[in-house]
Amino acid sequence: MTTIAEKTKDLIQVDKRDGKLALAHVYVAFIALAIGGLCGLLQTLVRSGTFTLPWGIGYYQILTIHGVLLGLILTTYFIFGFQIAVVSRTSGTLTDKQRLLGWIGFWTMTIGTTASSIMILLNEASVLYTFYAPLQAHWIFYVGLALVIVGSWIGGLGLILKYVEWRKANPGQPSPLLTFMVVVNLAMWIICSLGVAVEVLFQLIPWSLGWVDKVDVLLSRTLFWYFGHPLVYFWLLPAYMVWYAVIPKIIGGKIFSDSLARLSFMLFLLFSIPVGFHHQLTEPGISSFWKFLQVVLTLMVVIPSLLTAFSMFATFEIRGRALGGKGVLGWFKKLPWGDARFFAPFVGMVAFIPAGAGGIINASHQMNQLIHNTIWVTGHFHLTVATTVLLTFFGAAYWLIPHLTGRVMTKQMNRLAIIQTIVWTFGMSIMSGAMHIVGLFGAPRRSDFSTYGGSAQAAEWIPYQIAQAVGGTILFIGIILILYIVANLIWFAPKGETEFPVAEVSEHAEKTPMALENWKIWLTICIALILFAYTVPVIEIIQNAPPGSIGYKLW
Ligand code: HAS
Repeated sequence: MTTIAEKTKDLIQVDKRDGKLALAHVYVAFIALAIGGLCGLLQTLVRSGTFTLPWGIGYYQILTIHGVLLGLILTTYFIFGFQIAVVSRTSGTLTDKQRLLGWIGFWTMTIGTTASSIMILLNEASVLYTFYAPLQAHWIFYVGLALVIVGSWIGGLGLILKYVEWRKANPGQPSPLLTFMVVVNLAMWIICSLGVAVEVLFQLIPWSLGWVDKVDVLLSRTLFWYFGHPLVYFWLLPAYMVWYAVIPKIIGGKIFSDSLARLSFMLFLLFSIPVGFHHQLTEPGISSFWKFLQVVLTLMVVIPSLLTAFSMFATFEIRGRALGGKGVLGWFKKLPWGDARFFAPFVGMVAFIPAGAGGIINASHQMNQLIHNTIWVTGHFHLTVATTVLLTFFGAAYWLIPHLTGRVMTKQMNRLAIIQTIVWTFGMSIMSGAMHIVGLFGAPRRSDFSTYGGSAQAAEWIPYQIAQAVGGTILFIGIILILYIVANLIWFAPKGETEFPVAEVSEHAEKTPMALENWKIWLTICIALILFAYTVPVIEIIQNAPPGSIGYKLW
């Protein structure tokens, strides 16, 4: 019979077999970072007007590799690796069946990733990471992406089954916070990826195979953005898992409120999906009423981030004061600034203040007319996903990888990780700052270097494009540093035990109401909101559809 101590021990150390599955995902994520990051550097150099790609490589080819590998592959793989470890750590070792689902998911995703990547490398799919029709890629590219989605569903199912098992074994009790958060993120992911699956399976694959001549462009984009906006929260929520449930432990504090954390995640489930039109505000063919409605819902999805900001400030202040911090800001100095596991995610949080403000500007219908399709948007998502989310993932990697590989991070590596964070922040401030400013001057996004026939306006953009190349080069140094640290944590760091930090809830927090885990209520509201926001406009899009478009290969 297992003793309580043994059971507890089980819960603290991630089982080796689950760890192997999690690590496999993390490895692919960092390989994607290496290749995608190199392409990012090349892009900024090309756009500065001082560099030409060798061997006939196209700008849009590397832009597609960059977007797909960093936006879709690095994120999805790191998130799955992280979530597997989190569920195993907080709800117990996966069963053989659940782990098998994890491996089937992993290999399905990896076959898909390889297939799509080969088509991009062969210059058969330079359609960027949003793969907007009527640009038409080789059918294998779309099949590869479909496999990534299907693989993620299979892997996700394994984790959901673990959650169901936990709840059956512990009736009437709230599930472990981190597992609950993973399940919310997976529910959101599965519901939203149905949209892109429909687009790829019923529109893009038949069209790229020549079974149908034409595609309904507006419908395909609408299905894409039904997926595309919750996608960004699928990236953000694992970062929030770290902020809510891991960072308090690292700083020696407690979770401010379990209920607030769960409420904020449930609000993401409700409001992150019915908002895709805020990416299509300039698109003809969608009536203004529905755009307006989805803008209102977009502003609702800001609320859980504001709750998160409040909760994090409270966590930091309470801990800082407990350590003797006095006065209005004395607590701030008491935070563990020398610990990269805290420092990197903290910088991510700070970056999210301007990044989130930028998002609210984007979502405001009138201001969107100014920034849409300009490089301002690229600046926005480099602050959100490539700073807030990525620095948090790096911070998590500093304990997750050694925990899983049975090693410890040395003081030197910790120092290097602090330097990495500073280098990243410096490079990103220059690059993203320049993108934001020159976007306001009208510089377009998704475009190769051009003087636009010697136009005076385009000449004004060039100094900012050079600044982007400077920032991009510094960021690439940041990529080399993180890869060095990760390689050290995988293969060379001293053997030992590293804690998987999970914080306890503050004793002052209210008891968590079970209603927050009543899926019937939340999923019903979620589906009702989606139907409300999308049914009529989608019917209108289909009814008023133009003849459709043939495929174009403009690269
Ligand atoms: Fe966005 C475009 C609106 C958040 C990513 N977004 C994009 C694209 C990407 C992206 C990839 O409405 C480009 C897609 C493409 O290729 O076309 N975005 C928003 C809004 C938010 C938002 C309203 N975006 C994100 C996040 C992303 C992301 C998060 C990735 C992870 N976005 C838009 C819109 C567009 C768009 C339009 C389309 C533009 C167009 O026309 O094409 C909100 O969720 C933001 C809310 C956030 C906050 C900040 C809260 C702050 C916190 C930090 C607290 C700090 C602490 C530290 C505690 C309100 C939580 C303490 C600090 C001390 C100093 C002590």
